[in-house]
Amino acid sequence: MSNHPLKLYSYWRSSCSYRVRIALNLKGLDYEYIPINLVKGEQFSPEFRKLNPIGYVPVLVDGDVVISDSFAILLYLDEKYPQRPLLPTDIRKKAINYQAANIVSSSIQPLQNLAILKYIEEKVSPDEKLPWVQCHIGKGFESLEMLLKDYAGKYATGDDIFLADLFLAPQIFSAQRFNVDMNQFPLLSRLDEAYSQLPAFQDAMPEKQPDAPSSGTS
Ligand SMILES: N[C@@H](CCC(=O)N[C@@H](CS)C(=O)NCC(=O)O)C(=O)O
Repeated sequence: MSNHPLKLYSYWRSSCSYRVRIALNLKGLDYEYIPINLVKGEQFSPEFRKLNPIGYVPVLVDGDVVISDSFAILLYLDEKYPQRPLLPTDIRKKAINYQAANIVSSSIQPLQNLAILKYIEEKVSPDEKLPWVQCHIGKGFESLEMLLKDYAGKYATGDDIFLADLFLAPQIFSAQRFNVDMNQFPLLSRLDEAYSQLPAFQDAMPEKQPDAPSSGTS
């Protein structure tokens, strides 16, 4: 039996898990990493679906509390462990953080999720997969550039890291994976460069996770 009170069910390349890993690192919370191999379909096992019936990572277990969905997990962590807050006190800035986070979590990531891409590949055509992903990431990124240009400082909504940043870094990682030309998005590229300097973001990176294949080919 592990003595970590916090457990994170995660997959190295999952952008939703990556958001939560950044938050845990920022808040200095130690946790047990439990890998769920999405490519092998471990998310559909009966044991995992007892934790999250919809069969997605991440899932956070905190003692007897079980929460899935990265947005819910991040808000829970922020209330339970208030050190290093993930939301600004200014309500306008807070709303912009929710808006930017939701552009990623509702209008980009679900359209590039593994199950959707598999469906397109099998039911439409393998050639349609990449144009589909690039179109939806591009549309979301254009809107984020427009939204954040009036708020960004060193990071998305000023000179401190907040919720929006935790959604942007993993989504930019996914965009690069799908060969989106980041030159079209100068603000997001600049933010990504700033994130790459921060230990909490560096340690959450997919290739640093215990289930990352050393060759990077999985
Ligand atoms: N809204 C959920 C989405 C979770 C989600 O889509 N997770 C992906 C990985 S980023 C997944 O588990 N996919 C497995 C599948 O499609 O079968 C969240 O933010 O946690």
